[in-house]
Amino acid sequence: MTAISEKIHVVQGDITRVTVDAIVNAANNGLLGGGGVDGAIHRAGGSEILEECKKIREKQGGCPTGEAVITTAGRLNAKYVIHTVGPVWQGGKHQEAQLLRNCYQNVLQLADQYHVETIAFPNISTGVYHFPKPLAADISAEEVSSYLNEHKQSKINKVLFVCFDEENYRLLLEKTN
Ligand code: AR6
Repeated sequence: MTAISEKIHVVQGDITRVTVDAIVNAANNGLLGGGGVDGAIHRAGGSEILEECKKIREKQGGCPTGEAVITTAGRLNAKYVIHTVGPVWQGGKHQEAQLLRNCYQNVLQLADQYHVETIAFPNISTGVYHFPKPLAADISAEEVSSYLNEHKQSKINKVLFVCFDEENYRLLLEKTN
């Protein structure tokens, strides 16, 4: 069996250019797209993704913070986009850390339900939501390793952290080595 650390990879780049089963999106509660990685994913993936997001909105009124929903990946080189909503950093006393942990856990659970084997994460909440990058890096590395440790039956065999900026890239490299 592959060691967990060997399943986790850190790269610097644009998440819309990777080839995996599932690309994770850092969305907002409304699920109708936005800036940052969300904008990039919708632009590169095309309107099919937004159409499915609209259907999810009609059914359940969007996506609560810390939770995740799944759609097609449209034109991206992936089968699915898993949209999760990270917390807005408000100083740290509003359960931001726990909510970010929930994002990683809920995304991985949903990925397993859809038999995903390879998945790429952006650095959720570290852009316009202003979550401190060092704490976000700790949380993301911890939650991915603990999930894989606790779910030995999981088919997930590759988790890519796709870091857009140098600081996140450096932090994630430190945390995953
Ligand atoms: N590939 C990988 N990472 C990226 C890319 C990309 N193409 N573009 C940006 N990032 P953000 P948030 C990084 O702001 O903080 C949106 O408007 C970026 O450098 O995209 O969770 C949503 O609609 C940063 O490290 O998401 C929400 O309203 C990380 O992705 C809100 O922003 C997350 O930055 C969510 O804020």
